[in-house]
Amino acid sequence: MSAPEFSRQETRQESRIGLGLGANLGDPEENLRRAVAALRDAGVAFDALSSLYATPPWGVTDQPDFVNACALARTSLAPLDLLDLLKATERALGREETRRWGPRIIDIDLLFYDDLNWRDESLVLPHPGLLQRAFVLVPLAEIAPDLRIGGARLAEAARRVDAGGIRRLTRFFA
Ligand code: PH2
Ligand code: MG
Ligand code: MG
Repeated sequence: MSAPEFSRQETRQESRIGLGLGANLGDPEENLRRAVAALRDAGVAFDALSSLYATPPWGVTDQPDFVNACALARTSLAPLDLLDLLKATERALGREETRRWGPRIIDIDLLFYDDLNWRDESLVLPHPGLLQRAFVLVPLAEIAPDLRIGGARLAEAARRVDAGGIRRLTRFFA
């Protein structure tokens, strides 16, 4: 006898993830929308999208402002398989290898994966810049104020970070 369909649904393992999206080449807002649409087509279930924010470039400052947003989603992919999907999606949208922190058509970063602590040469979780970089923390705290990363409640961490120059643009529909 085969198990009913619903039990397979209920027992499927899904992980909760946070994504950071950014772009400062081409049409950044459109690139972020296309990234979310492509990931959705690939089976990532989106639960929340932050607003879109215009943010001053961090790290390498002689480049255009970025548009940044964050998303909460669910996936049944294992962390490194998810990372492969994110990289493949970046390439599908036209991302080329550029210098570290340089301008890009799209950047899709995995910020956290459940409460997993992970460290290898391809991936560090939670994302080490998450609590320091306002362009990630401000949008993430908008959609997950009560989430704790490394002991810090995101709403409090966002209040402490220097968010100078960050402007909320508009709601993000994708
Ligand atoms: N991404 C970088 C480097 N600098 N600055 C802003 N404002 N937003 C980004 O997404 C960003 C950045 C490398 O991924
Ligand atoms: Mg990045
Ligand atoms: Mg990246």
